Amino acid sequence: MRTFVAALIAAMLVESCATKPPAASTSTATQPSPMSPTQQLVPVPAVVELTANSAFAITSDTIIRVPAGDSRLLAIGRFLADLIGLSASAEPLRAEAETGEAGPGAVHLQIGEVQESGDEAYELTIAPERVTIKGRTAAGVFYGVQTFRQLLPPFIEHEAVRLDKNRPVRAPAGRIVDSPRFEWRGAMLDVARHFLSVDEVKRYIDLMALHKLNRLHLHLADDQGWRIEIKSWPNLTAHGGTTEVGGGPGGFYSQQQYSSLVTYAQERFITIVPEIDMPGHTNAALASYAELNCTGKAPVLYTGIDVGFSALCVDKEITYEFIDDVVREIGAVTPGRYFHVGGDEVKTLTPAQYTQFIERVQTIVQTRGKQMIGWDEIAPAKLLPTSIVQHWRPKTTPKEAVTKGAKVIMSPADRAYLDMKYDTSTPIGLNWAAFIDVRRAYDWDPAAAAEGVPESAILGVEAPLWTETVGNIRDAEFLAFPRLAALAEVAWSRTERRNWDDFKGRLAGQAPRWTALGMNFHRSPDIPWRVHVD
Ligand code: TNX
Repeated sequence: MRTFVAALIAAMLVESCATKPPAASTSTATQPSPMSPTQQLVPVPAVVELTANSAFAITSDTIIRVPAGDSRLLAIGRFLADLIGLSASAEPLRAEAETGEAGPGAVHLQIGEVQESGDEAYELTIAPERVTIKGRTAAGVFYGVQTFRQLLPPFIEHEAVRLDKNRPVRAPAGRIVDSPRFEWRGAMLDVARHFLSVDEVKRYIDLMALHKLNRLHLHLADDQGWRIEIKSWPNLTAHGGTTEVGGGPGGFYSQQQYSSLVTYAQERFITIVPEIDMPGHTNAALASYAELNCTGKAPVLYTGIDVGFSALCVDKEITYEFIDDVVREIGAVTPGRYFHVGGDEVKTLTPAQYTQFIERVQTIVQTRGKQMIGWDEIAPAKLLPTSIVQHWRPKTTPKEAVTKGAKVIMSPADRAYLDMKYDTSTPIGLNWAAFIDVRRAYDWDPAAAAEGVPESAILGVEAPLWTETVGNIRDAEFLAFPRLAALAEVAWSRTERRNWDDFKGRLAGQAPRWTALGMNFHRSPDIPWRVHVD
């Protein structure tokens, strides 16, 4: 009876909300009709059956139930409790041996069979009396929680939210079944050109998690700075970490701080992929250790934005001892399988010198138990079938690498580079590859963009953010959003579910949540942004 009455009230509330006049808009476009629940979802799930006619209401009595003894689901339960403001109540989380039967008002997190394939698939069922979020693995449950989150009112994103009995938080009833198209859904942060603090990187990780991204590639060294402690080569950070583009103070992560990023990311099902760019883009290392230079003389630190002028001395043995130490130390604090060696834009070596270098480094990485990733210039080298090529040069194809058995990450600069300006009026960013408006970031197919390459060779998509013009996380957010959300959908959602006009409407629906999160997103004039949802 209680359930029935609650359901009835919830239904009436949803109904009454839906009949409210649409909110005023900041955009010049006319405000579209009241938002359907599906319009709150980015990336779009595979199967969505939702109704605005009934809802699950979260109150301070709601309980999150997780199977006893499953620490990963318990952690996800805590994440959800924090998010919806349940942490303040006495006992929001209950572990239980049997997840089947429970009273009303519970959100169940479960491991079990779902109708979509793959380890990251999930099923979200919302009924007036209960919510079930089921995944084949914990990752799936986490993604189900993110979808559930997007169906809740945006005000829950405010840090100080407290559940109020008179103001239930409602999720529309229905069912979502979902799984990602690609296993690699990445973002890259260049913390070398401008250093970003641990907290700034955590913020980026949070925003990635909301969009079901699962790889954070950190570009940890370049001409302008070395950003991670290497205990056996301390001058890399003591000297090489002390500046950045424009001459600012730079900075670096101790291995302990880096580990805290790894853990923070892991809790959000994101794998950190460390990159030490070599043999080029190495002025910070060369400035820190004279013996890494062929001349035996250390150059001065560099704070400009030119590329291609530096290279490790590939003919000296100490160079490989250095690389082995770096791969060993970073590898030891990186649980993920990958080590990115850069390999881009080397203008001072012969092709033979370059390929020999990459092949030797590949052996080092393999010996240290990691899989090598490199920018697409590494393709002419003899590659192991486990090596991965990151395609970035728009006018080239990753075919050569694929014929050698390598897999490809798609980051074509004219679609996926978040450091490109949106248009001529964008105050920061570059434009050497293209101006990339939201549609350009969204409206492409990674499989079709890789000429002559079968889809099975494509691991996924990654959106790099180079930081020559990015001074802090506010700038990063401005260039990343909304385009990173567009690229997350390119990576997650299958082609037949993707459509620009539909995406525009769903992207518009993110504005209230992003505003509640305090995000500095670009209010692109192409999107009819919503002001609020209720
Ligand atoms: C090219 S993409 C680079 C970076 C620059 C970027 C600027 C790549 C592998 N190399 O060194 O930061 O362009 O857009």
